[in-house]
Order: sequence, then structure tokens, then C-alpha cells
Amino acid sequence: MGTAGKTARGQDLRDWLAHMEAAGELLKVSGADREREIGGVVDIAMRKMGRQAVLFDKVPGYDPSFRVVANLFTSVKRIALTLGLPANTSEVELVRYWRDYMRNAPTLPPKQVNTGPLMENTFTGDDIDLLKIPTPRWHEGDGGYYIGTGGMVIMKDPDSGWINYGAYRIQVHDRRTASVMISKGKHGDILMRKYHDKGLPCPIAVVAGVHPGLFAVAGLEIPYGKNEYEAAGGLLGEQIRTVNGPVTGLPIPADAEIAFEGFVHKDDLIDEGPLGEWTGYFAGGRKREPAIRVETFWHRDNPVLTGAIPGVPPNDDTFYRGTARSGAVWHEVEAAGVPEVKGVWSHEAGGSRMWLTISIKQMYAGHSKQAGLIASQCHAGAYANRVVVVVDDDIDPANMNEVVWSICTRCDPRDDVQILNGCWSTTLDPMSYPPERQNMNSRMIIDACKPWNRMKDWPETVRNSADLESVVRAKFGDLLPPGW
Ligand SMILES: Cc1cc2nc3c(=O)[nH]c(=O)nc-3n(C[C@H](O)[C@H](O)[C@H](O)COP(=O)(O)O)c2cc1C
Ligand SMILES: [Mn+2]
Repeated sequence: MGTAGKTARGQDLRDWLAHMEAAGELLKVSGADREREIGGVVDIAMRKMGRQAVLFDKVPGYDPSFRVVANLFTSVKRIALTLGLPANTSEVELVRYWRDYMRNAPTLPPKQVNTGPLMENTFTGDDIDLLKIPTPRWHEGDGGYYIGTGGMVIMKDPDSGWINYGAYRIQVHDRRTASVMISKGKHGDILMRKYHDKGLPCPIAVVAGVHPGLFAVAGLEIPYGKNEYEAAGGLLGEQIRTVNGPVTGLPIPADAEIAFEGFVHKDDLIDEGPLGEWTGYFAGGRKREPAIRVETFWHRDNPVLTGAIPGVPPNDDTFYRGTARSGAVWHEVEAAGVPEVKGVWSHEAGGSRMWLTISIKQMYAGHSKQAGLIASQCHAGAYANRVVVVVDDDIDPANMNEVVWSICTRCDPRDDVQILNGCWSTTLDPMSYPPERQNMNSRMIIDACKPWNRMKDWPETVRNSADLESVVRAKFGDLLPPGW
């Protein structure tokens, strides 16, 4: 059918998989076990961005038709196709898309339906068995099996009725028990505490296999009080079809692959973790976290579990979010009054957070320092950053060769490296300050722009002129291998 160049929007994971396969973006692996081998393959797949998503089937010990897909969004091409952008979208074009999205995000309300493919297999009471799903141990050092990584956790505000969903990790413990780990202050944490403060159990629904477009919104910071389903509808260009869970009343995507609903009771805690984290270390250890007591469990025929796995960066947990975050930094730096921003890239090797490059067309003395300092402290850029680099507009911020060349040839460290102390970080940052100040770090701002007062007599770059470049590409383009 030749879907390679077309978009993969929509809300059914199977359509997404078909699109990705047609675009050469899907690798199939049969027979990997869930204890080590699925995670082992995913670890290798994630070492470099741009490799295929991997679909596993015939997992030993499980129904051979049950599947797992991971490494969803480690490719600009897959992210672009999911958003309805051309297959050959560049890094900075994708970031520009997110910058425009941050200015004016479209929304579409979800549409309630009575049933959907998810309900092909419905279980209640003692028939519930979460252990049917071949949930992998994603890293050898993980303390358990994480059924919820590339998924959604749905909750409702008991006061206003606002529906929120987020990506919070979900560990599976036994046939009817899972756990959820939500950081303090996230919307899910705030909503859960509202129920518990009223002496009520917190209704919760978990979606463990879903179209990556819906999952993507779960990991993005949609503002408090806004419904992520509306954001997902706007992003995917169609209303998300939802079915209300019979026990919790929570809306669940009708086309989801695997989902369950139930309750979190106050002070009902269970041993959770560790899970290898996005900074590349096992941080956090084993802690007591809220248990989910499951009341209804659904899966489609031949269901597909979706995994978005953290690990040594680059990884699938942070890469796609880095493209959106770069767009947010671009938007916020402009909103702070810095002109002529030409691109932003949050490098994947820094977990798409710790390293941030911003390119500008220098307009006045001090412009580059201003851009760097604001990028390192604006809301989208501040958390857990370590390095900010400011480059001129002839440098592609997503091309590390160009960025390193720029640091090596346009930066005088005496004048052009600023160290900032006491900045916003996290205990997952192994270099954050010791216990008494443990959520803070220091960071550096590298001004790798040409010195403003030497712009006029700065030496010429040894590179094809635009004219020669287009002549050569027009004449010999067919002979050049892809990517040249
Ligand atoms: C793959 C993945 C896993 C995540 N795991 C967690 C987690 O375990 N706990 C958490 O608090 N946030 C986690 N996050 C980050 C949240 O999803 C993110 O902060 C989101 O904005 C939360 O939704 P909320 O703003 O509605 O609370 C994860 C994100 C992704 C993409
Ligand atoms: Mn939210």
C-alpha cells in the first residue's frame, strides 16, 4: 500500500505498527524470554537513536500470540510520522513543531463509546490474571516486572471531575496486584491524596498497551486541570474513543491493548523497585509504594504490551520528551524576550535534559550570554540540566560534530564558561549535592558563539558555498548514499 511516507496518526496501536513496518521502522524478534533477553535486545537497540522499534512474540512460557513492543520513540522519523509530519523531518524541524505547539496547543474532547476492541477479553474477580502478560524484567538489576512504562495511568479529581492521565511506572506483583510510583507534586499524586484525605479509596485505571501518540501525551507536562485526552485528540487530529470502566467509571481508550482498573487504598503500600533510571543508574533502590488492587482486567486478542524503557541515555524514556522539551525551551526563551533563536536540541546522551544546545543569530553584545543563562533557568530547561551550549546560527544544534567544533574553535574558556551553583536538580542526578542540599546541582553555560567584537573579521569557514552544494547535489545526488 506504500504507507512509508504517510502519517501514522490515529489511535490504534496496530495501525501504528503497520505504518512503522511499511516505513522500515519495525524489527521483529521471536522467542526472546521475558526474564533477560527482551530487555537485553532493547538495551542494544537503544544505544543509538534512529534504530527500529522492536516487536517481540513467541515469548517462552506465554501464549505465543501475546506480544511486546519496545523502543517506541528513539527515532525522529517515528516521532514525526506519529505526529503527522513528513518522514524526513529533521531534528530542528521537529523541535520547531513542538515550539509552535507550545504557543497554541490544539485540543479535541474525547468521545465516549460503549465498547471497543479492548473488551474482547474481560476478566473480573478471581479470573483476573495480570501474569498472563509476558511483562519483561527490563534490566537485569530491576527489582521486578514493569507492566507500565509506555502506558497511561488515569485518575479523576473527586472535587471537579477533571480527568488526568500520566505515565507513572507500574510494577506487577501477582495476579491481581500492581503498584504505582508517582513523584510528589505530579498530578496523579495530588489527586490520589485528595481521595485519601477524604477517607476514600482512589479509583485508578492503568493502560499497558496503547497507541504511542496517546502514551506520548502521558509523559508530557500538560498543565494542571487540563485533560490529557483532549491534548491527545488535538495532537492526533481525532477524538479519542473511550469506554468507562464499570467499577471506577474512569475513561479508558477503547482501542487499547491491555488495561486494568481498581483502587489504591490509603496506607496500602508494597515493596517496589528498583528500576534502572533515565540517568543511566539504579537509583532509588527498593521503597514502599501504593498498591493497586485490581477489579477489572481487559486485553485484546493477541495483545501487545508497550514499553518505553529508561536506561543509560540515549533511551526511550527521555528521547521523545527531549524533542518536546527543546520546543518548550525555545518558546520560553523567546517569551523571555531573547530574539533570533534558530534552534534548540537537548542532546540524547544527556538523557535529553542534562545537555542543552541553543543556536542564535547574534544581534548585539551580550546576546549569547543572555540566551544561555535563560535557557539554563527557564522552566522547561532548568530541571536537572548540567551543560548549556550557545552556538551561532550556522551550527545545527542537533549535530554534535558541529557543536563540538564550535566549542573548540569559538569559545575562550576564560571568558565564555559560566558556572552556576545551587540549581534545580534531583536525587537521580548522581552529582547532585550531598544530603543536606540533595536536590541541587551546579552547571555550566558555554558560550560557543563567535566573539561579538570579532564578528567582522572572523575567518571564513571551509565548507561548500550554498551554490556549490546545490550544484553538486543536483548533478550527483542520485549517486550519493542515503544520509550523505
Ligand atoms: C516512560 C516514562 C516513565 C515515567 N515514569 C514516571 C514515574 O514512574 N513516576 C513519575 O512520577 N513520573 C514518571 N514519568 C514522568 C511523568 O509521566 C510526567 O512528569 C508527566 O507529566 C506526569 O503527568 P502529570 O503531569 O499529569 O502528573 C515518566 C515518563 C515517561 C515518559
Ligand atoms: Mn496532567
